[in-house]
Amino acid sequence: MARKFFVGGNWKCNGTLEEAKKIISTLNAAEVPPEEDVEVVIAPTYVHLSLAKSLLRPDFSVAAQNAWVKKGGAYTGEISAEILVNLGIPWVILGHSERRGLLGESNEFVADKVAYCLSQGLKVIACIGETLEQRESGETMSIVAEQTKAIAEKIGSWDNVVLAYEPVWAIGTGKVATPAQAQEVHVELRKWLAANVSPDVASTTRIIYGGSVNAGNSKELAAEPDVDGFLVGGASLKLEFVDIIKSAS
Ligand code: G2H
Repeated sequence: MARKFFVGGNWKCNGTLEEAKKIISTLNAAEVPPEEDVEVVIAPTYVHLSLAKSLLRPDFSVAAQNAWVKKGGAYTGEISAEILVNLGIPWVILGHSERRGLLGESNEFVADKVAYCLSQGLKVIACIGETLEQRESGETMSIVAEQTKAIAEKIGSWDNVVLAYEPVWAIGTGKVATPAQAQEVHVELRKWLAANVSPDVASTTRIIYGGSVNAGNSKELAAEPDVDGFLVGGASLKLEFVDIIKSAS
């Protein structure tokens, strides 16, 4: 079965109430390829999740940008998978490099989150990626394989997982990976999945690219056979996000 193109908009820690409403109304008015061809998911801040869910067109979905690692309880400031499910939020982004880097989330911690969120019925956008230093020392594949392995060891099914390859050096820097660089890593990840999980998981799991994607580079990146979509940060707050969605066709 063909892998449906996936475009995620990660708003990160951005957006006033008015801005959130404006972005949603722009998306609602946009003409984009049909949902049979592209899956669009936007990830506003926690406090805007319910607003986004209630206002957003039904063919687009909503994601949280994080979730607690286990069942909720006395964890001040955290949001559990159960709370997200109760709100009707279908997706969650986990393991973003900003959380790995700034908040010290390890491969194991991210993998535990992925496993727990899947167990509660959420679909997961799992982020992996190497730093510039790691790329320059030739460690790209071993780093992303290690991050993927930690997840693979803790989950029983990849059906509800989208793998987001986001090289840290490309995130928010304007320095996008070339289509060839993205394709190369995606192919290697697929080989890793084939060898270590199963050929079926390797061929069906969507591997999307993130890191300075914009309307000017999305078409070329999308043309690569193993780039199954994008996780978009800065540009998801702008009108050009619509053009990025259109790069699916
Ligand atoms: C990578 C990406 C979204 P940006 O973090 O996850 O952000 O497109 O701003 O580089």
